[in-house]
Amino acid sequence: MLKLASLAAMIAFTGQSALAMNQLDYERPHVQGELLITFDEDLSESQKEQLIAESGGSVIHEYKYSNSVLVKLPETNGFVSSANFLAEDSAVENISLNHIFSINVTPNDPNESKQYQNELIGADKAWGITTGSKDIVVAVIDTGVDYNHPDLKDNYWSNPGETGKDSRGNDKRTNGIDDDNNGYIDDHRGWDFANNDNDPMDDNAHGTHCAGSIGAVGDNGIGIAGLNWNVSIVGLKFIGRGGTGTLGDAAKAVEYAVTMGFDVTSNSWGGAAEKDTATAKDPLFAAIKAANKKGQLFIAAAGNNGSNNDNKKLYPANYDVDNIISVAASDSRDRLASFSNYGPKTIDLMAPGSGIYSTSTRSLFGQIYRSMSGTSMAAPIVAGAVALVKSANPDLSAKALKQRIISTVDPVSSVRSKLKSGGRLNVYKALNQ
Ligand SMILES: [Ca+2]
Ligand SMILES: [Ca+2]
Ligand SMILES: [Ca+2]
Ligand SMILES: [Ca+2]
Repeated sequence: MLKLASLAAMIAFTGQSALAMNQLDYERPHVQGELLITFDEDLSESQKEQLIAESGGSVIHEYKYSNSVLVKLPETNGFVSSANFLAEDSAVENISLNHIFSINVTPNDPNESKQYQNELIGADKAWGITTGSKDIVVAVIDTGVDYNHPDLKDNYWSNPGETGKDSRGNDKRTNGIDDDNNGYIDDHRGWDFANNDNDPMDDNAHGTHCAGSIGAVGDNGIGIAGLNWNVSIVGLKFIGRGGTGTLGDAAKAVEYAVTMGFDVTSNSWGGAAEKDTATAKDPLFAAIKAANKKGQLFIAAAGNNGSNNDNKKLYPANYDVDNIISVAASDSRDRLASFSNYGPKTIDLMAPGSGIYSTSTRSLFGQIYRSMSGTSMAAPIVAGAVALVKSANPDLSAKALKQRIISTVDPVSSVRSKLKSGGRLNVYKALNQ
């Protein structure tokens, strides 16, 4: 590890600066000592290595869909000067702290009736047309998914490139080989980016709850019906047991979803990113742009501060990328939920998110179904609607799919000036447009 002794000299002869110094927002929650750096496209590998070495840092991850790296800087005291050193270099396009995102859940309301949303959003009528398809893959980017849950296991995805037998007759799920060459060994049921292992089991309950709204097995005589009775759900875990995860790990999860070509991702988490810009050029923004290019929709929770996202930015909901559908939460009386964020310029629509009854994990709450509230609960309902519409219209482009979801909302006068669409999801109308 190089020392920072020569730092002053480095700054002195660095050329034109791409970024002003001291722009990083240290007030916001972030991982101590970590920095996300995006380099100019034409910088060579050796130039990158040299620059990082000069900053005193070491690379802990290289991103696939942007020229970005996650770097660990050694000394707490030297961090700010190292970050400034990098920010000053003209070859650095963007630097960001590794911000911490958290899940958008609020305490549950036990007086809400169970699964009231199905009638409200027209799910019961939609099921007369389609109940979904196993061909549609929805990635739940969250705390993991309980793939053993009796109401989820039959709808859990399995990676075709990491199942079956390899040429030596060994089980690809456990052979220690990256059989599908996607950078992850034995990822037969997704990945855990929080703990860097191949087991995305939920150790919280949040991701399992989201998964149930999207696709708890319908018509199987137990529990609840997801919006899709049949679908393939994959858990991409980047949020830890405590309910927080990092921007850097979120970017890895989205990159994985892009590489695997999933249909849609459900993202019930958020936080502040760097500098309040909707085009942050951090690796998460780049990964969502790569998803957009591949025709993969990205459903994002608006957040639970009861505030206006047009003014108080929250990411990823506020990134300016075409494939994002940002979702506020409504309640059983079709009002904007009191905790829900909104934004006439930034939040697309609302969907039921208050008192949502769905699948849970026994290990944490002693019961396998549970009511929860949050924009976290609203986003997966929209992700489920996207999957359901796509099951009946597999050739619909992402752009057309998004347009359908947003243009067919039921108008709600109280949110006319609070949401872009001015209304609440209606999946039946989205199917029939
Ligand atoms: Ca693999
Ligand atoms: Ca394998
Ligand atoms: Ca794990
Ligand atoms: Ca069921």
